[in-house]
Amino acid sequence: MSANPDTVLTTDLDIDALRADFPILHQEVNGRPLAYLDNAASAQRPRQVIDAVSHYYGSDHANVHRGVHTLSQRATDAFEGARTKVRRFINARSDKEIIWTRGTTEAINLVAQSWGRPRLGEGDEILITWLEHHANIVPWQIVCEQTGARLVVTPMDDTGQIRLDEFERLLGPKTRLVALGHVSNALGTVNPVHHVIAMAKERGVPVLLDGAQAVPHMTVDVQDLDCDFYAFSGHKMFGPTGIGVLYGRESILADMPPWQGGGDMILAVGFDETVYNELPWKFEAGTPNIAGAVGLGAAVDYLDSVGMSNIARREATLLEHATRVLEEVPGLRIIGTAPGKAAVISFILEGIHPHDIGTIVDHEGIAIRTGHHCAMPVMEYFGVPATARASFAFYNTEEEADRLAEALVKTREMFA
Ligand code: 7TS
Repeated sequence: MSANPDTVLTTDLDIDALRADFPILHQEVNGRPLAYLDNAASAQRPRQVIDAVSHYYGSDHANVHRGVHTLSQRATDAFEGARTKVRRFINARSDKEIIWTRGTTEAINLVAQSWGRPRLGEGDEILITWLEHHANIVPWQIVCEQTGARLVVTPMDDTGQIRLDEFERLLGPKTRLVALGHVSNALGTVNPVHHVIAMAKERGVPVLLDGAQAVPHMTVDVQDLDCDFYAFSGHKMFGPTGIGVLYGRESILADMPPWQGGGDMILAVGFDETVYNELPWKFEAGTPNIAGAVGLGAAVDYLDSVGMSNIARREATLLEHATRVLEEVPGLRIIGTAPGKAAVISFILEGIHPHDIGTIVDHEGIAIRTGHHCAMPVMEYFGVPATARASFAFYNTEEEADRLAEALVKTREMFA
């Protein structure tokens, strides 16, 4: 069953009309029209999301879950309504499985501390991959330090794909959890998560997917994936910053202790005994990011109206075009060439530091990211300190990719 009954199934997207929804895209930067190609770091928001947040603050704001007064009820309805939208969007079974967090990073830390810390001990292993964002490395290193468990890393090949033979070999009797990215932020590789999950399930090992780079670009169905945890961020899927989601299988979440204590996560507090709240609120201590959740609900509505399969198709076309024009730039080498990858192009230009590339193309109004992309092991593997990275969203155009290619040719000429 699909999580996203796409409303637009067949026609090509009207990119001009969609771009009109994003006010920030219509400006000049350094005297040139902005070409925003840094969507993997953070995407932009459509007016529908901005308006939902603004409406919430302008009309409905109060604290949630605690007032009988009208505004508190409205705020609670909006907050919990957004949870239901997200639940439907990723096809989770129950709202109890949707935990609001600050983002992917906090979601993974929650699992490391609440699921991992009480369970892990000397000699246990957490199996990750070489392709992970630091958010899916460091929380595990911390819990390993706390418990004596060990981090085991699946290697990758020169195209940026994980070595499945090695994964199978490393998935051993000591593996307690597999944690891997659905889509790599540094290279765009779409990992064979169905295959990986099937192998882990065969051995009874739970799986966490870091979906930060997948949810904005493809249909994600957690029941179809059959993963145990799925983490993602609002700001990469056209929603607000400071809000994200941890999906967890209800039976597993029910067995986990809270990781932060405070208001809202309790039913009753006494000095001798405290009774924790039910799911999902057990994991949501303190006043949450209510406006963020409301905005994320609006982002989900927006994505549904565009259609995730339309978005995936559009981005594949853009990637093909952008790859072709960038490959024509003399001295350019693309890092990460896995077949079927997402619309992320990491590259280096012979003899030019990526930071210089980023600065020069910014003069042309083009926003790309340069650096290690919070994936230093990936950089180390390819023997580069950093790359330049263009990452696309459905609202980007072929013309923007052409402008990037032209700016890179100019950059080369400046350094010749
Ligand atoms: N996991 C992946 C795969 C990511 O790409 C990112 C952010 C995170 C986790 C962390 O997400 P956060 O919202 O909690 O910060 N990636 C990037 C990036 O590629 N450039 O800047 C942030």
